[in-house]
Amino acid sequence: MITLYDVDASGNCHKVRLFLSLLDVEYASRPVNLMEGEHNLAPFLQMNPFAQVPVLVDGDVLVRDSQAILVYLAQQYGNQDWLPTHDPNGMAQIMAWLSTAANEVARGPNDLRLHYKFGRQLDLAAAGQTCERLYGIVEQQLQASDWLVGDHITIADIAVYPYIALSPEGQIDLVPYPGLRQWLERIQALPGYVGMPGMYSAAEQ
Ligand SMILES: N[C@@H](CCC(=O)N[C@@H](CS)C(=O)NCC(=O)O)C(=O)O
Repeated sequence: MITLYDVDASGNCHKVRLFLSLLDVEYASRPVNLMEGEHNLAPFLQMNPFAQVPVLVDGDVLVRDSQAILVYLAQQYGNQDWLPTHDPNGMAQIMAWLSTAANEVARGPNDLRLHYKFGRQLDLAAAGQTCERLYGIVEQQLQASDWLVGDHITIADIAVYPYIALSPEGQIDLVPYPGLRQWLERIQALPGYVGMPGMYSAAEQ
């Protein structure tokens, strides 16, 4: 049985929960109490010295970092559609978006949500500029195509999805980005889709 070391309010954990659900793979969620600092205690640090969720344990395999977990799950339980390991260009295009998830998405919409929802003090102007650039690039891609890479969903979409879907909690207006909103709705319509509180919903617009 797979165990996911998990936090309900975390978008990085959500992307793993979402992918497991889309793959219809069973797992047990093991909540980690960030408020009480469980992630800074030795048992958790042995799994992830960076003291961050998510961590996934599958038998003898332990993977930290949400992007790495998506790669593992796609290889272990998915098919070439999610991560085309036989296609060097397709792989590279997907890896570029995984890198965007860990960088621009983390420093843009994730940071704005940390500030407005959780009160984290940070450089709001820098986070706003990162968002503006990121959303412009994502919108341009999604005006040209239904998905971030190629003609079907891949783990690139799953990696980038949660914090953009959580834009309302970061006080980010999605009205100027119709292509992006349609992409959110496309993902939300997938069989097996699971969301989390605070995410964009077309019905609430
Ligand atoms: N690059 C990591 C980032 C993980 C991350 O930032 N996790 C947050 C929750 S979303 C965390 O564990 N924070 C604990 C802390 O900052 O003390 C990933 O994608 O998994």
